[in-house]
Amino acid sequence: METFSDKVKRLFQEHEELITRKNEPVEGGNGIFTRYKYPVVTAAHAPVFWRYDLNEDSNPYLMERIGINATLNSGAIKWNGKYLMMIRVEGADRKSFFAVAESPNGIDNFRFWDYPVTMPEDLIPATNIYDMRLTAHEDGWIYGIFCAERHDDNAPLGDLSSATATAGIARTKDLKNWERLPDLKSRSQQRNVVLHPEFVDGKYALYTRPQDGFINAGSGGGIGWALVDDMTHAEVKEEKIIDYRYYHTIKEVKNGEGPHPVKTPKGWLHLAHGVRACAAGLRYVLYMYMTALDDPTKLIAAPGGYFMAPVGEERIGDVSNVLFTNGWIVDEDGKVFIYYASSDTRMHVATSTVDKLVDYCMNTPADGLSSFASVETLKKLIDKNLKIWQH
Ligand code: M1P
Repeated sequence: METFSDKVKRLFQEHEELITRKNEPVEGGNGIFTRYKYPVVTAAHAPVFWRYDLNEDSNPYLMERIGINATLNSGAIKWNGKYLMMIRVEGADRKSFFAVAESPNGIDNFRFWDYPVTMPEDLIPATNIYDMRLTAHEDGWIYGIFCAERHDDNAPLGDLSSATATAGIARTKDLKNWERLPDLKSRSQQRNVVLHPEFVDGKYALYTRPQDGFINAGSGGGIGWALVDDMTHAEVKEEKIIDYRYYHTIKEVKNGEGPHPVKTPKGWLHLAHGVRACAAGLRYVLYMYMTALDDPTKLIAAPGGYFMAPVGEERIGDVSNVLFTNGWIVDEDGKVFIYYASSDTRMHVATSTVDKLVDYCMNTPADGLSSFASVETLKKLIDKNLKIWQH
């Protein structure tokens, strides 16, 4: 008969087999990026000693005591030669928290650090924190900006769903000890706030996402930009939209900056998410754009349509039909690791290169905003191809 100790050993062994499973690139694809066969971090990657009480006296049936529901929307950073994700871990109790998972190669073998992040509270404690963007800023700090969600106390009595979204800000030098700074002051609610890695005109620069309510962007016209004097008292005084939303596009309902943009010789390379509505609900896809090096607010490339949309099992999960990204890592050789979550449930990786992504941005036709324009764009490519490839 299997003893308690045998059962514990089996749990550890099965967990080890899962997290050390080799990942494999999926052949084929569109030439722009490569997907991988397995998700890189799932709820089952959470350490056994987070989920089980491993003491036979207090847990004789060896039952799970703390359920982990999902691992999603994760920031990313290369740190001491390792690929780190700041995972949004969501417990069975619906509360999210941050925890670092580390891999030697960026595509598999992600292992959680023993303890989750202890994020100090702001003056007004938040109920839920999630979706951290990491920025190693040129001021020497690593900043984490995330959504801090609280119940909206102005909601009518009994309305327990209305909430407010604010950008929480913290900084660290070692990804273990965090100094919480005051939440971002802004006239509107804010989610998807991201710190640009360099000073601009001597100021900190934030990508913002002004929104009228907790869910609806409403009159918030797209991805915004704001300069801030001091991150220890960050306030959005003026905000301008740098990437607009348009009718009948993949970002018609709302959009949001992903991780901070990557500096390339041809401009700042951006990854973002766009949201449209349909009968099945909201559909979240990833898209890219570029801005000028000498003016990061100036759009210089806007490839039409989505860069990545959910496929296969990515389409199903807690919030189906969603891809979301807030982390990527660029190696010295130009290889790019894009970390994205599917359906608010699990984390994946896709790889590409800076050169390919810049080429994608510069040479993918822009959205002409009508069926007529799409056909004209398509005809140009057909003409060009048939001149050289007769069939
Ligand atoms: O459920 C999809 C996403 O919805 C929100 O994103 P946005 O603010 O753009 O609507 C966030 O709650 C995000 O965490 C979630 O993945």
